[in-house]
Amino acid sequence: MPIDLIARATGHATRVAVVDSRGQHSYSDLLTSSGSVAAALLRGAGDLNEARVAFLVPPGFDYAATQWGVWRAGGIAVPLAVSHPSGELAHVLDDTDPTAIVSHPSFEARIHEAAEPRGIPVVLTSELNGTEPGVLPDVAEQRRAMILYTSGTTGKPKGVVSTHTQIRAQVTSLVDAWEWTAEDRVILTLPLHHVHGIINVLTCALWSGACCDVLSGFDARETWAHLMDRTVTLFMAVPTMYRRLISAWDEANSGDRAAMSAACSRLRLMVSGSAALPVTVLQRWLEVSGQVLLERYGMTEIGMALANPLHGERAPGTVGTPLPGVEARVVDQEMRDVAAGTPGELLIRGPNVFLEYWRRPQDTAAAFHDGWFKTGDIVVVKEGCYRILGRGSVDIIKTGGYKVSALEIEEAVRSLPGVRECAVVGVPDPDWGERVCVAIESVAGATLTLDDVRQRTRDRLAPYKIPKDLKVVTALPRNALGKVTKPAVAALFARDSGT
Ligand code: MCA
Ligand code: AMP
Repeated sequence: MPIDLIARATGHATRVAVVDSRGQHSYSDLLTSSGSVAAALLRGAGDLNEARVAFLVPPGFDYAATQWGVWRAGGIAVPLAVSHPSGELAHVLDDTDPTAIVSHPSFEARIHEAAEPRGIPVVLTSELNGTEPGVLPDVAEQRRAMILYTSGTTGKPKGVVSTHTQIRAQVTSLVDAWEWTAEDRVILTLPLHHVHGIINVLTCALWSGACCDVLSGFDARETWAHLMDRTVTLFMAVPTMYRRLISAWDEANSGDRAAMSAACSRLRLMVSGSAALPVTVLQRWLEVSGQVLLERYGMTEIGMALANPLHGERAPGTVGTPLPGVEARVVDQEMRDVAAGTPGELLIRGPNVFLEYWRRPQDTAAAFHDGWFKTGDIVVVKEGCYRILGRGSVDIIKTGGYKVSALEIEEAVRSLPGVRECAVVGVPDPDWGERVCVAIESVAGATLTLDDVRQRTRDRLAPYKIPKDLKVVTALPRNALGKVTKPAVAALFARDSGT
C-alpha cells in the first residue's frame, strides 16, 4: 500500500500539481519523478527503512518530487533550509546522520562543504530524473516520515519527528476546516523547511489534487502579480508578508491599487499565522483587499491546533477554537485546568501531535504531561475563543515568523573575540514583529561593531538569527543574584525604537 497522500495522486493524474519557474507539472509527472528519485535512492535495496535523506532543494516541483521520492523509498525526509549557512546545515547533518543528501545543482558547492568532511554522498536532482522506477516498498503509515528543526529554550535546534499518520492528521484537519478541493490554487511564498509552507500550503494542496503556484521566495511585487491571477483561490502568509504587501499596495498608483484590491477580493480565503497578527494589520488588509484574514495558531510539534472559522465571524486578536481532531486545555503551573478568562499554558492532544524529538528521549518526555503536549504558549480563553498572550520564556523570539532561540545566538556571539558576556533579546519591531538585538559586555580595549558581529556570525547562524542591533555596555543589567535581567536588556533597545 503506498502512503495515502501519494495513492491519492493517481486520481488526479492529469491535473496540474505544481507551477514553478520551469512551468507546469502534473500529478502524473510528480508520480513519475518521485518514483525515479525513490529508485535512485534505493539503488536496488528493498526499503530505506527510515534512513534519513536530507535534501537541499529550492521550493518547486523538484522539492515535491524529492520529498515524495524519499517517502516512497521508505526514508525519513529531512528538508534543509536554502537560506542556511554551512554551520547550520552541519548541525542538522550531524544530528540526523543521513545516508544521502539530495541537492539542487545551484547548492552543490555549499552542500559539499558540509557533506564532504562527514563522508555523506551528495546526489544532484539533475542526476535523479532518468532512473527507471522499480518496485517500491510498502510503507506503513505509522513509520517516521519527516524531521523538521525547531529552536527551543535549550541549546541547538531540536529535530521534530512526525510519522505519515501524524502528517496526514495535520493535513486532513486543515483540508476539512478550510474546505480544500481539487479546484483550489494556492500561492506558495513560504520557505519549505517549516510546517507553514510544507504542511499548510504544499501538502494540503497535493492532498486535495489542487494546484500549488510556487514562487522562488517572497517578493511583495511578484506576489501581487500572482494574486492578480484569476485562478488563485487561497493565500497563506506570515504577518511580515502581509505588512509588505500593504506597503507595496500603498506605493502603487490608484489604478493599479483598484485592480490589486479587486483581484484579492476574489480569493476564497487568506490566512495569517506563525506569529501574532496585529489588529492594525488585519484592519489595513481588510481595507486593501476586502478580506478578513483568518488567523490560526500552530507549532512545528503539532501542525495547526487553533483557528478562526472559515464561515462565521473571525474575532480580531484571537486564534479561534480547536481545529477538527485537536483537543486543547489551559492549565496553571501545577497542571490544573484554569477557569475561562484565566491565563495559563496551552496543552494540545490529538493525532496531529509529533512522535518525538529526534534522539532526545528526555526532551520528548519533558515536553508531555499525561499525554498532552506542553506548548509553552500562554493563552487565555474568552467567549470560547483562544487568545495567545505570549511565550512562557523570554528566550524564544519570533522574528518575521521564524522562531529563534536567544541562547543559541548568545552562544555564537559569546565565542567572538572581544566579547566577555552578551544577552540576546527580541524587541518589538514594526516589520519583523520582534527584532533580534544583542547587548555585549566587551573585554577591556576591544572595539565591537554591529557589522563585525554580523559578519562573524554569518557562517554559523541562519540570516534571520543574526542580530539587527547592538549595544556595547560596560555591564549588563543583572539582578541581586547576578543573573542578567532580559526585560532590562530589551529596554535598552526599546528606548531607541520608541517602542
Ligand atoms: C530574512 N531576514 C530576516 C528574516 N527573514 N531577519 C529577521 N527575521 C526574519 N524572518 C534577513 C535577511 O536574510 C536579510 O539579511 C535581512 O533580514 C533583510 O531581508 P529581507 O529581504 O527584508 O527579508 P526576506 O528575505 O524577504 O524575508 C522576509 C520573509 C521571511 C519573507 C518574511 O522571513 C520568511 O519567509 N518568513 C516566514 C518564515 C516561516 O515560514 N515561518 C514559519 C515557521 P541580510 O541583510 O543579512 O542579508 S512557524 C511554523 O511553521 C508554525 C508551525 C506556524 O504556526 O506556522
Ligand atoms: P514554530 O515552532 O516555529 O513552529 O513556532 C511555533 C510558535 O509560533 C508557537 O509556539 C507560537 O508561539 C507562535 N505562533 C504561531 N502562530 C501564532 C499566532 N497566530 N499568534 C501568535 N503566535 C503564534
